[in-house]
Amino acid sequence: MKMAILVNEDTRVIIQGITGKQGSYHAARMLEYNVKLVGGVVPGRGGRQVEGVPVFDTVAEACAATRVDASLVLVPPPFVLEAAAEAIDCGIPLVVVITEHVPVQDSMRLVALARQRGVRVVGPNTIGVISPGKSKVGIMPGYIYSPGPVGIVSRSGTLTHEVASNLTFRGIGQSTCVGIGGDPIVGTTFVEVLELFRAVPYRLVVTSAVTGEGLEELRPLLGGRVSVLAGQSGVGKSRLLNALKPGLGLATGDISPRIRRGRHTTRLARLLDVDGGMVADTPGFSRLDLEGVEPRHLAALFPELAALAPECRFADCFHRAEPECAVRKAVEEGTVARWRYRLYLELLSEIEEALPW
Ligand SMILES: Nc1nc2c(ncn2[C@@H]2O[C@H](COP(=O)(O)OP(=O)(O)OP(=O)(O)O)[C@@H](O)[C@H]2O)c(=O)[nH]1
Ligand SMILES: [Mg+2]
Repeated sequence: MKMAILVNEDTRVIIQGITGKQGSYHAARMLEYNVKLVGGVVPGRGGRQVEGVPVFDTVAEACAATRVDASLVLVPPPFVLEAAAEAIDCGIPLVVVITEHVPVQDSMRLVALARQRGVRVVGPNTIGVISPGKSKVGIMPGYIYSPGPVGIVSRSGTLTHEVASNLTFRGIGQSTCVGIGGDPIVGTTFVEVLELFRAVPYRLVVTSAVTGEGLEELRPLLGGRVSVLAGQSGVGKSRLLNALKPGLGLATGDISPRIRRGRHTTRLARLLDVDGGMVADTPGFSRLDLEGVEPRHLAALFPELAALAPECRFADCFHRAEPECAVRKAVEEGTVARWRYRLYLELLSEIEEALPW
C-alpha cells in the first residue's frame, strides 16, 4: 500500500460551497495544509474571494479558468445532487462529497451518473481523502496524519482519525487515507480502494536518509546487480547513497527555497560499489525528456498497460478512443489506476506534439 492514491501534491482542488461556514473554514485549513486550492463555486457569488481563493458561479467557469482535478462538495443535503452533477458533467475526475444526510435517492442518481461518466465519487457522508504531507481533499485535521507507507480505508471518519493518530504516535506514517463514507449508498467501495492501492505495478520502497527508514529493505535489492538512481535534482539520490554507505562522502546540495528544487549538485554519473552491487549516482534532471520514444512504444513503458495491450481489438491501439480497447476497459473497471492512464495520455500528447511532422 506504499504509494499515495487519488490525491497528491499536484492535485488542483475546488470547494463547492466555499462561502458557507463549513466551506470557508475548510478552505483555510486546506490552504494551511498546502493544498492547491484553485477556486470555489457558489451560484450567485461569482467574483468574490474566500481566503484569497476566487469564487465562481458555476463549476464550468472554474474549469474554464484553470485545471481542476478534484472537487470537495460542502453544500447542504438538498443541493448535493445538483452540485455534484455539475462537477461530474465537467469531467472533474474526483468528486468528494462530505455532506451528511443526502437523500438516498439522490445518492443513487449521483453514483449512477458518476459511473456513466467515468468520474470517481467518494462519499457522501465522508471525511474525504488525505495523502499525508502531500494534499487532502477532505475535512480531516491534517496534523494527526503523517506521511509513510500504510494505506487506510474506512467507512468511519472517527475511526480513520483514531487509527491514523495511533499510527502517527508510533512513528508509522500513511500513504493515503480514504474515508469511503458511512451511507448505505457510496460512490467508491472498499474493494475499489484496495484495487487502487494495488494497481501500481512497481515494488515501492519508502526511504529516508534522515531517519534511516527503508534502508534495510533497499539493501538486498541492490546486491548482485547494476542499478541506476535517477530522478529530479534534489530528490536526494546522493544523500541516499551516503546513508547506505557511510564514508562515501558524495556531495549533496540544498534545495533552492525559491524554485523548491535541487541545484544540480551531482555533475557526472558515477558507478559505485554498494552492498555487493553496483549503483550509479547520476545528475538529476529538471524534467522528463522522452526524446527517442515513439508514440507507439510509449505503452510498453507502462507495465500494466503493456500487459493488457494484446487484448485490444486493434494491434496498433493507442488506448485513446479506439473501440474495444482493453486498457480503457480496465480503467473503467478500476483495475488500472486512472492517474496512471492519464499520465500515459499526457505523455503521449507531449511526444506527438514534439514530433517534427
Ligand atoms: N529530510 C530529508 N532530506 C533529504 C533526504 N535525502 C536528501 N535530503 C536533502 O535533500 C537535498 C538534496 O539532496 P541530494 O542528495 O543532493 O539530491 P540529489 O538527488 O543527489 O540531487 P542532484 O545531485 O542535484 O541531482 C539535501 O539538502 C539533502 O540533505 C531525506 O531522506 N530526508
Ligand atoms: Mg546528487
